[in-house]
Amino acid sequence: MINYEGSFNDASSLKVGIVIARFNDLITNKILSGCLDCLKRHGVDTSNTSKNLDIAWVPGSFELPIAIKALLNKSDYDVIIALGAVIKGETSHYDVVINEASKGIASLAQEKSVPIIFGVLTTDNMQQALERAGIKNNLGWNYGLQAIEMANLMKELK
Ligand code: INI
Repeated sequence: MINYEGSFNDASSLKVGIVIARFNDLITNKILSGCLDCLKRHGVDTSNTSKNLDIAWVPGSFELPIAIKALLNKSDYDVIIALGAVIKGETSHYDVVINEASKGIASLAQEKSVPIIFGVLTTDNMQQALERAGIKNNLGWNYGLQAIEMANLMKELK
């Protein structure tokens, strides 16, 4: 039996792309900080001169898929992390935004065979979003860890 598991030990050779929505940037900036902290502590060069990390900003979560596709066509990434915050109480087109973002991200990961971490917070209100973006727990850290695990797993499965 072969037991495939993505390791968390060393992420220093991974090429990581982050695509992040500015909408609700109070939340998305905090998630980004948690995510970068995790990547850095696992060996990814997160400095401004890094050759292993690129970050692309989009207006809202709806635009995440098209920017991810462009990034994947531009360079070889081991993993992409999509970051956004869609807050139910704040929008009537919550369902449209979240459906299009999730559908687009899922189909791109399959099409390109590159793992894309779904780091889009979907919450009922701003309080819940704040709690998940650092007040209680920063899910950005989890997204970073999941990215490392999936990138290393995909390398093992090649
Ligand atoms: N985008 C988000 O990322 N989160 C939201 O909660 C949100 N709301 O509330 O509407 C949102 N809307 C913008 C959308 O993603 C697009 O940027 C916009 O419709 C332009 O295409």
